[in-house]
Amino acid sequence: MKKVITYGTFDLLHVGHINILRRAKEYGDYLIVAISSDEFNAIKHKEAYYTFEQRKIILEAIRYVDEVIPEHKWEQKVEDVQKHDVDVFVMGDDWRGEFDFLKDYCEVVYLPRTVGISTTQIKSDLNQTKNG
Ligand code: C2G
Repeated sequence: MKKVITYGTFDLLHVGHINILRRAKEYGDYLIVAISSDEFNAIKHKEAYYTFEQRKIILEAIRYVDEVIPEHKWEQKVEDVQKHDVDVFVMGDDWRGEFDFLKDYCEVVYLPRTVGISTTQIKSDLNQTKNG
């Protein structure tokens, strides 16, 4: 069984998230998604609208996702890849190069981001409608 892993906050789920999850799954048979804990989001200077538990429930409902684990720190990726026997690490290409150190442990794939959508954009658009 070929195992794939990807990481992210996945807040306010949108088509860009679904695209990368669907494409990540195409690299194997089993997709693990490590979603950032609320505490790790604070380290990333991100504040998710949905809590970790809510984001976990939402991600587990996606057909491409086989398992959701928590991401507590930047440094857990090597351990995750080894512990979960991962063959392929996939991330959006806004991260291109950042995780090349994982090439010693698994295949590393950066996929093009979906243009024109982001959680930040959704939040600012909603704020504008609210404020008229
Ligand atoms: N993404 C995408 N297209 C978008 C938006 C996001 O392909 N329009 C991808 C990102 O490249 C990332 C994944 O969706 O691979 C999750 O995005 P975020 O939730 O923004 O994750 P991020 O904050 O980049 O966290 O250790 C890695 C970090 O946890 C990544």
